[in-house]
Amino acid sequence: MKVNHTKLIHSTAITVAVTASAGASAADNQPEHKQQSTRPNIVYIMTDDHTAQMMSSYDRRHISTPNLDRIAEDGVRFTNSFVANSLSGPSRACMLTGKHSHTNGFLSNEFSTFDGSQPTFPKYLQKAGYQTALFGKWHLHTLPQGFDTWEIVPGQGDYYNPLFILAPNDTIERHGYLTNLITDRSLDWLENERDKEKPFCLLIHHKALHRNWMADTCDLELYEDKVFEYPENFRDNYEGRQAAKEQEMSIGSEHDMDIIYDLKMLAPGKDSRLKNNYLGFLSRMDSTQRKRWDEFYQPIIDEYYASNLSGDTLVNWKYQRYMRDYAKTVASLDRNVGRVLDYLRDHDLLDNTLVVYTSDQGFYMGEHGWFDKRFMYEESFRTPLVMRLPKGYEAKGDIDGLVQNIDYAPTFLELAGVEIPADMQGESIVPLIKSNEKPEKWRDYLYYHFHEYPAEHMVKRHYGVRDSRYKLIHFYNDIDTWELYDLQNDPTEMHNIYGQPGTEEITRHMRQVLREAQEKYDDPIRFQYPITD
Ligand code: SGN
Ligand code: CA
Repeated sequence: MKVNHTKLIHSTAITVAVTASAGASAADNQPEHKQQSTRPNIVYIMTDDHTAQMMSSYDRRHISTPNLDRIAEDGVRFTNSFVANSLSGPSRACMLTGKHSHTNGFLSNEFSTFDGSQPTFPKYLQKAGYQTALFGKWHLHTLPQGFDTWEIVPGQGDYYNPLFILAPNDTIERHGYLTNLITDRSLDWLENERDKEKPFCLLIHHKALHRNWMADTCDLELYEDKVFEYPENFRDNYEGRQAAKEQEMSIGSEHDMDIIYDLKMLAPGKDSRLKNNYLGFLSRMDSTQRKRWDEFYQPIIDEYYASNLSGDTLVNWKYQRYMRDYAKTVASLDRNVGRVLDYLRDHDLLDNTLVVYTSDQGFYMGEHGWFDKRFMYEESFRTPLVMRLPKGYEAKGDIDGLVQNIDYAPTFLELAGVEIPADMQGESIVPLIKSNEKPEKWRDYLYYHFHEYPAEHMVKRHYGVRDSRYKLIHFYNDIDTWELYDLQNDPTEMHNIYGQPGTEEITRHMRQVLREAQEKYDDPIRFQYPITD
């Protein structure tokens, strides 16, 4: 949808003037006190690999996340929120630039480097007089630009006693558990470092819940008595879905889910593919942390090796341990998000702050037998998205419009009264949050493109489109397969109906939508695999 930005901006509670050139700021023309009183702050909290199945605003089967749920209870929950490329670095680049991966140039964690000189929403906000700060995981291989203050963890970061890179380029080690430390640093900036007269945009980027799901020692005992429900397609045979068959992210596979690294079953004389990674993480702990860790895991390790599990019993056991470790790691995250919400409430900041909670993508919690992400299938294509809205934005409850992480940048700019640059590919979702009235026109499909192959987990390159009912995917490169799903009749995507009799019309339509999407977003892949009727 193409929007008339001037009109939209004037129709919201934001009334600051908009200048014509991209990135130029209303701030240049506004007295300081006016900016403060009219422009909302933005607190953007993003976790890593947090999937909707493990957030009780979305799914009550597994765990409860009372603090995260506060955001949606007081605001809005997006029930159709997706990413453009289900992988950390690429997803972050999409979010910062408002552009798909092929446009922002960051296609893959493994073979891309983010060109930090390109425009991003923090840069536009900074120019417009916002204070900008970033704490936590960055994962773009080049140093952040567009922030007044930043502290990032190198690469994926460490859960315990992590290193932080500080501007301009120093490294320090902080003592403690990373989710707490990122929150401490963010609150410290809010309380002691920012200029309280200016609007701010604070990005809190957690490493949690990334593999290998190492909980805070105070949460280790949680969920030990719980038996997690199995997804109905836990034992998928991937019939009719070749790319799904050939991945390497299976909980059951000894190669993919590592008994020592992922599930912490470290014992003398036992070896595994990723054991050294785990030893590296453990070596960061101090003696108190390590003692508590070992006291907790040792009885489980003893029992595991004594029971000689195999076959389905072993796979089930792995699933339960995986779910427990992940859930324990969520507990710390939920508590720390609660600390941020409490701070904002106690300092009268809630009324004028947009609080966003999301993840860099979803994750598999045993669906199709998997962990990890990457595929355009629902669990990893989706990402949680809840918001607490500043005054003047009146929507409440569920919003079902199709939204994607390339939409965040234009949304934040519109909220701040900054003109949305014409080359941003996302759409501002302000029309969806202004009120509960549905906008006359909203987009009716989303485009997705995953590039990282061959690489870890071996998910083939693919692109596709999804509308409110159907999804079409093309896996390419060293494979050439098409998949089509009717999400209404097959929400768990077990039946690829591409090529089935009776699907000719919908196939033609979805191929047409895909062609249109690739033209609209100017994805050069369309020249390599032209879509003919
Ligand atoms: C690491 C993990 C993978 C994960 C990628 C990408 N392996 O490489 O399991 O898919 O990160 O994750 S590990 O052995 O290092 O844990 S992402 O969220 O950062 O994209
Ligand atoms: Ca991630």
